[in-house]
Amino acid sequence: MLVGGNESGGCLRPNTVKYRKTSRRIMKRDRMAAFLTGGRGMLLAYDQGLEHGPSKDFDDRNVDPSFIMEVAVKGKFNGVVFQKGVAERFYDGKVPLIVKVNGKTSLPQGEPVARQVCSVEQALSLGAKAVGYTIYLGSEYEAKMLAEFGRIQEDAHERGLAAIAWVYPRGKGVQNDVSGEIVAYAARAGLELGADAVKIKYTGDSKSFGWAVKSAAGAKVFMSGGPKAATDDAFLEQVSGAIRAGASGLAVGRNVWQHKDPLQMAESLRKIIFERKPA
Ligand code: FBP
Repeated sequence: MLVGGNESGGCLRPNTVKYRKTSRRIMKRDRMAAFLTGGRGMLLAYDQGLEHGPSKDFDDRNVDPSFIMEVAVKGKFNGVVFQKGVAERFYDGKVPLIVKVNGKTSLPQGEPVARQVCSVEQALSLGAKAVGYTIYLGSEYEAKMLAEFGRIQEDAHERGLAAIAWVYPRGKGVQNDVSGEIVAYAARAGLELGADAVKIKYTGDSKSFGWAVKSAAGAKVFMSGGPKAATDDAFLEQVSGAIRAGASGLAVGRNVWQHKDPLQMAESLRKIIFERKPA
């Protein structure tokens, strides 16, 4: 704090100025420690029923949210991500819950926007340890999502929950949503907005993803899974690249629950994320 000065209100001479050390320490709370393992994590995402619709992503097995709960528990995931409707009916408390509090369907044409569909209070009452919110950076409606996430982040933090931002560059303002430059912008936007973690797409190489991780400057970075890869090796290679680049983990859906053996895939992911074994 700046103290000192002269009575006449004139300019302060350097030797009249004293800096008093403030006793206020900057507290950096790790709101995700409650459900991560040594700062790292593997989250199972299952909001695709709203985002893409059942016929695009689901089969007879994974259309049932109970199957996902079972994979989350047996696969030792650090958390499962549901919209509130699925959480209300199927969440059994056996793994930490992250509630997505905004969403959209794939039906509207035009610029992407996902608005709030669940309050932070409701997420908390369902047992959530964190809330998730998607921001389409570069969309014509970006400002609405930035403002809404701002309010949700404050509400979540007041209630002791982590706020995770899915930051997906998309819309008229975005040429290539996985370029190193735009993904780093997404990561940085998450930091600037106060997200505890950002979920971003892989850039395709560890070096450029490393710049995104640096740009997040301490906000945790989770790689987003994406559509099911052609081979397990191809997917595991991406995960390895993200972890080498400093990512805290992975938030994945289709590459696990569309896999013929989701628990085997979960085990391979665990080795990379927690034991840092290369793919
Ligand atoms: P996946 O691993 O299946 O890609 O899940 C991650 C996720 O962010 C989901 O939470 C979300 O439903 C989906 O991707 C959105 O995908 P997109 O907007 O790219 O179609």
